[in-house]
Amino acid sequence: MQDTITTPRLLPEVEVERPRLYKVMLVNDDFTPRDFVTLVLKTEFRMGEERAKGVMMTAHQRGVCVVAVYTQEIAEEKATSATDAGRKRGYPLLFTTEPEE
Ligand code: TYC
Repeated sequence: MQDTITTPRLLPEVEVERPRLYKVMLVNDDFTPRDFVTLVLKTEFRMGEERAKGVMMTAHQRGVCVVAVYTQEIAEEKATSATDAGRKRGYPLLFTTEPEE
């Protein structure tokens, strides 16, 4: 029986680029209650109470705060879902997305 000769193969060099990441931003408004914003951050972004309060207060004081960073599709889904949670209750709560530099 013939020996099997295996020729070493070089794997082609594949260039993979990291997907661009997107920030989800929380935008302040004058109407949404603080506790509701905190609740949305906890439920939609799986944050603990203290972190959620901190993010809410930063948006409240500075106008906007980065909530989290995801790939574009996930960031847009999360921002839409969190904004909808406010809309369902009649609040103008707004989450936006923007690419990371
Ligand atoms: N500014 C709101 C208030 O005083 C609370 C709030 C905080 C609303 C952050 C939106 O992104 C926000 N009731």
